[in-house]
Amino acid sequence: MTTQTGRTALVDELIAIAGPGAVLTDAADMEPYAVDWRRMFFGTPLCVVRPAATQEVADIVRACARHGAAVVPQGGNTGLAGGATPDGSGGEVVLSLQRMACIRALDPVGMTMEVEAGAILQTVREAALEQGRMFPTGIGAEGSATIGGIVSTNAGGVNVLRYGMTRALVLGLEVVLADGTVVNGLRRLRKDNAGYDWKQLFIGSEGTLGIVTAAVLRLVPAPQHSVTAFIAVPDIDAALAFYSLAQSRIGDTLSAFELISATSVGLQEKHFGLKSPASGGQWFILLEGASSLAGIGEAVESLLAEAFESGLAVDGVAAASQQQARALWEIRERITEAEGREGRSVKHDISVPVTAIPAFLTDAGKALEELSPALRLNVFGHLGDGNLHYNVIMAGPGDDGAAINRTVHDAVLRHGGSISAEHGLGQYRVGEWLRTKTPAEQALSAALKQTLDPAGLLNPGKVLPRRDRG
Ligand code: 2HG
Ligand code: ZN
Repeated sequence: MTTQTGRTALVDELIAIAGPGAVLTDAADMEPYAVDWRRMFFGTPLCVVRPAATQEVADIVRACARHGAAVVPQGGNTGLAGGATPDGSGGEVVLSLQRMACIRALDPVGMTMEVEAGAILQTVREAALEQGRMFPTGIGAEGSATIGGIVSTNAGGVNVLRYGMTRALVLGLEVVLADGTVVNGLRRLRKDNAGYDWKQLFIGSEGTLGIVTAAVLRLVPAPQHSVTAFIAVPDIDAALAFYSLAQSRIGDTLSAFELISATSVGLQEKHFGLKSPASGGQWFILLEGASSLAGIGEAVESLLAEAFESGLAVDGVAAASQQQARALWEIRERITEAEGREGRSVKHDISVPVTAIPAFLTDAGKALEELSPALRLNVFGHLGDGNLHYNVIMAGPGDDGAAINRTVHDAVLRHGGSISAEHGLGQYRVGEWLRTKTPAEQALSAALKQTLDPAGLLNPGKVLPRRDRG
């Protein structure tokens, strides 16, 4: 679709489908949809269309296909890899699912919930809690992130350790395919082996194979009792030994085991005046135990006593109230914001086998030091998942972000890891994916894309390289 007439005709068709109020063409109106949250990627869409129903999504996709226009699905636009940002061609259509925000059904006995793609994660979690149930995906951006977005990116977060990634929490899915077909798989079954589990293809593929319009989510009982503790540990080996001890003592109830570096804590103090509740270690652990049964408080207390006695922990507090627990969590949740205030950083969302974390940290640290001694690290993440946000704060404009990426990712690969644990590839990591994946895995991915989106119109340039459409 290159001609101006073609573009105007498509916009007219989209208005006919979704209504005039649902199609934005003014640059100022489109700006929030054209830039990613970190303001790293800037696009210029043809228009933004905001449908209100699955059938409208299907009609929009069909109209775009007829005109050869690419569709970029978007939820809350909180992603960290540019996966929902259009390119600069002026020809891509952003399809925002925000208006499809209905909670269709909540079954507290079967522990399922059917929601539309645009429902806000926090709203969904609150609705479940009202019924004594919990939807476990917990991420810092939950106030804006949508269900469609977290499904499409297979979001992780702080409770993966216990409940798994979003992939493990989706029972059914409704998707619109590249040719406009609506596939309704909104079954609320816990067991369903009738054929391929095709929904898994659409979870985590960032809108490149189809557009998620609704999902049936798996809920869990909302824990009635929880304890949060913030603990200083002497070094990274102690952090791992403490993790292993926590698994042995309170494993069934361990719902978070977050790793925070002294630098991350220092940034909080510098930018928000937040005082660390523990001191004396190189690393900190934010631990949460949660259960339906009483007694978790005592269990965590005795775990901490054992850790202090054996020297695995050097200082720390356990929250005595919900309010104190929130304050501890705030230290963890505001790291991203504090890092942003510190300056430009090169983010890495890596994973390695949990036990490889100490060796990876030594290896990557040495390699970066050789690359440029002035770089600073802000490392934190989900220790129990082997997932570190190994973020490098740039010393100046001369720093080469791509070289930093390669250095860190090479260390990740030396330790059997992945260059994206939970944020996805988006457009930010496509080059590194190409550089690091085997030809066989790349060919398999390309074959899936070819089968489901032969014209290459669904979110081009994300996950896989943009291909020449000839
Ligand atoms: C987190 O764990 C998020 O807080 C954001 O995944 C990570 O800012 C980041 O690099
Ligand atoms: Zn994270």
